[in-house]
Amino acid sequence: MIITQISLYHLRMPLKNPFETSFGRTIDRECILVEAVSEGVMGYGECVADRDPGYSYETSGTSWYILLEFLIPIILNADLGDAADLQNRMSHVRGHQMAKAGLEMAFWDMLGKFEGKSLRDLIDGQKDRVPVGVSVGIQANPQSLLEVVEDYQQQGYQRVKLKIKPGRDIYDVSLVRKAYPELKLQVDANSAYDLESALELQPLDELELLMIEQPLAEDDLWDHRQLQAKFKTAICLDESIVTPRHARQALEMDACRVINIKPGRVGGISRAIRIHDLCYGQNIPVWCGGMLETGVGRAANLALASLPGFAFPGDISATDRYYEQDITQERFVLNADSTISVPDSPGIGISIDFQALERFVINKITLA
Ligand code: OSB
Ligand code: MG
Repeated sequence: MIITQISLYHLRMPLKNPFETSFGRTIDRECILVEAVSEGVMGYGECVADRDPGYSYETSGTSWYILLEFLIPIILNADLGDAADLQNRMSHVRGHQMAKAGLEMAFWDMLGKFEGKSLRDLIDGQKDRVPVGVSVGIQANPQSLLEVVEDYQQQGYQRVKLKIKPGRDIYDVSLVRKAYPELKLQVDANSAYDLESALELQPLDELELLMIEQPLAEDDLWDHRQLQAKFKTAICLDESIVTPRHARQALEMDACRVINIKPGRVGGISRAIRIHDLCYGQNIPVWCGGMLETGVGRAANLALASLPGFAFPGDISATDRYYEQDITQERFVLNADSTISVPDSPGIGISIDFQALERFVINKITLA
């Protein structure tokens, strides 16, 4: 495949409700839409880096720069084989996984369109609907947290993830657990603790949580190991796992018992599959995380989550949990069994709503 033109759209999209985590508050979510053209066929990918370097050092600004100055020049007009070939060509650019992943997703979309196959079929996904949950941000107070959880319950979400931070952890989570004794419940700290303060989370260990996600720093596999040894509840790593090598080492040292896989964080769908395969081979459950994606990234996440090792519900909620208006014609809805159906048309299975796109673009550039 020879890609002869690539356009980047820097988007800023208002969220229906602000999303607050231990690292900050998102009101308008940014991302970069990658549009690649080959023989008149368009492929789309989403680079999930947000405006601020809170979750990751990557931002929409750094991704824009890295794509423009380094990645696109490598890819444009090259004779590309498969995703592994694409990754090899990009391997001299250190890090910048989200930038690479956006480009790789557009490549997969195009590959599927050329072969007349959905992404799910290209990667041997096995389900046509995948279990999903909802990630609930830190609320103004515990009472409003209860109301928000109740609302999502009413909508049919059978698994809830609560964002926590010091001072908004044990009390909030216990309250939700008391109100919903049977709910599939888990928490995500986004690195807000250190080993000492995380040990104060021990009461969470009695709340039958599915997992505790990323309590400690991104670059701190070792202390996660110390923490996991003191908790019955599974520690899940998100930010810490940026390559398949990290995943292998984290498992070798028992730093976690579950891994959250996000294609953006690990450099693309092909890398996400490698981490899935590694974990599946060792009976380590994985699940698909989310980055408040538009319909583009959401569609790709659904395909990924159809692989057999995705054993917990994903952070892949319905479109209306995030956006009044999305940039895809397709809107994803929650099925009655707390699943979302996996797209089955060629490529990642979406078509762009160009009118909506126009509304949200703050910068655009085309390279040919
Ligand atoms: O840590 O999983 C996270 C959103 C943005 C950045 C990091 C995270 C999240 C979420 C939301 O938890 C998941 C989603 O619904 O897309
Ligand atoms: Mg997380």
